[in-house]
Amino acid sequence: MANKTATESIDPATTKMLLEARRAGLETVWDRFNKQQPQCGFGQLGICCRNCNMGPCRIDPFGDGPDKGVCGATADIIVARNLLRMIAAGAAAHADHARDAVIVFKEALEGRARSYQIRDEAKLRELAAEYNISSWGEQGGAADLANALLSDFGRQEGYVTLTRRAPEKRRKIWESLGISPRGIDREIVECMHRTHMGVDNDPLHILQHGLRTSIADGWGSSMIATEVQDILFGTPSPRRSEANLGVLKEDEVNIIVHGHEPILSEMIVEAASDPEMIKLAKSVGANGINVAGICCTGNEVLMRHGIPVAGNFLQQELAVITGAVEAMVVDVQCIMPSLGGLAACYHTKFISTSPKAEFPGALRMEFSEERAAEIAREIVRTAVENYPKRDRGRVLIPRERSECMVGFSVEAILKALGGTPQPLIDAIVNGSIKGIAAVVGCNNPKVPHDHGHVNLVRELIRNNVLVVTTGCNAIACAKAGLLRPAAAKEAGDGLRGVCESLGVPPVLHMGSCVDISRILVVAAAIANKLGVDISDLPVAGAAPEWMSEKAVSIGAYVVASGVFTVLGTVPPVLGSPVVTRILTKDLGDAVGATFAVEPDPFKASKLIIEHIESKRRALGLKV
Ligand code: XCC
Ligand code: SF4
Repeated sequence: MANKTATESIDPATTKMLLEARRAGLETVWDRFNKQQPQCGFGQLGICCRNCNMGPCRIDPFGDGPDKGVCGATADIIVARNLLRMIAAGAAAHADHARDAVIVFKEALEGRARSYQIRDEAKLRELAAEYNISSWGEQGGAADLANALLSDFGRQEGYVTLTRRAPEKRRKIWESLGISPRGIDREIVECMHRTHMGVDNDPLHILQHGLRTSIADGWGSSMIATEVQDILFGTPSPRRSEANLGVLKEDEVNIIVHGHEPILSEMIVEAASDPEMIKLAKSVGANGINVAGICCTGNEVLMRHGIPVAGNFLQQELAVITGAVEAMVVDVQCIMPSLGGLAACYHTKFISTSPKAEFPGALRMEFSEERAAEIAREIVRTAVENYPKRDRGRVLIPRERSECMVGFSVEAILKALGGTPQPLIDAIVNGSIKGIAAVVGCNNPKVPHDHGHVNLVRELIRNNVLVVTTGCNAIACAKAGLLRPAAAKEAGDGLRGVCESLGVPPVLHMGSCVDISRILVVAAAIANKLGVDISDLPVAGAAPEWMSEKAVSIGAYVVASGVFTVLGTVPPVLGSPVVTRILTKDLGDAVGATFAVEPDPFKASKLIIEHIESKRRALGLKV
């Protein structure tokens, strides 16, 4: 088995822990992935349908068996419908996340969620202006803003408000295609309606609605989540921290926050630094309380507080296997249901907190806005009291941890540039920066862990492409040392010079997955400055190891915003030549951008660089 781990991860901390898991006879995501082989070919091609009870139906990809479902749906229809449902689920995850953030915001303004404050008043004011809230500053005026944000979800007239942030040329394209999003929830509901048996049966027509739904995610839900979280918890600014399982401490109470929402984890960070809690920790023999993150909850507290990050998606089980985690506290999304069983093999308390997400084997400590600080303290106390139960003989914390510089919100980037995007634009125009690539997304055991992320990013910066990152890619980059200003040495001369003069890394961590909205804002700002559309810019997107339905919605809105996007794992669409052609070709004529699939990160970097160079040529810039 030992030689196997090399094909499973390029991260030494991960391979070490994986060996430990196997030595201890503990099952991980990689073992379950292997047991699933060979995975269902119909599913991989996207040609099975269970949308009604005349089915399940499947299309024979070789053309000898059935070419239609019982209702007459072809492979093209089935693949398109399945993809639309993936977009709906992903967009729903972000919508629900954003809505909850707005509700906390509203309750904070009304004085019902007393643990929360307004941390970025300027941002609040700007947002109120964008929503035309003239009552701002008057009695009840703040609640008007919260209500206006909420009304974007159930909007019945007009379009999702923040789509106005897109360049005018882009909005015109959306309007002419009929894909400007109306209410956020409405588009998601319409996905479910259209994919019900016997409703929308034209692949192009189905996919157009997918774009509309995804735009409501990127320029709606995700953007609202980012804005409101910044207002409540502060807009991130550059700070230093560390990444990888080595951030766990041998002599402290380790609490992991995992999932996606900063609402509770912010409170846990606060509670863990409470002198009374630290005293309690000392009384049970620990030297302190160490909070570390996993996945995007981790990114949220990393960006705002420099809380170290223990790992990305595929490392969640391995964190427990260190034997040094007193509590794994989870909220929503990307949390493996295997964690409960695994935690039971150790002293680790696996604590579920979201009213929406229950797990087998979890200790339930349900979150409520009104009692947020109190619940956070109870959770921290539970972790501290669990410390004496740690079995020291079973503790194995890998040494690996890398320094990183994080916190690059749009505001922070502008500040680093001296208040305007102009220096960045100048660097792009004069060619020291060839272009910008947003490299984002998950891990997936279908490809070696972090291999796609790290190699793609390395190739890009070597070729003077500035990388902006979020999500699990950002964590992979942090672990590989690419988020250190010193990583500029790995960049091409032009990019290196720019980074060294600004003192920033060549890979900028912009936050969690909902913070891809920050990347949209940057793209719009550059396009507006140049008086062009986003699709004219020398920019590209990539998700080298994506797995989640959220990533499908993200990919769709990035392409719908005019950005060419390379996927590193194959989406379940190849069973339909029509859908494949639409995604990889026809979309180019409609929205000025397409998808490409390229599992090899070195080849993917070539695709991106060629794309960026073609956009430079079209703008009359030297390549
Ligand atoms: Fe989840 Fe956001 Fe994917 Fe990582 S990158 S596996 S979605 S944590 Ni969003
Ligand atoms: Fe089969 Fe059509 Fe029903 Fe899908 S909707 S399960 S293809 S009959």
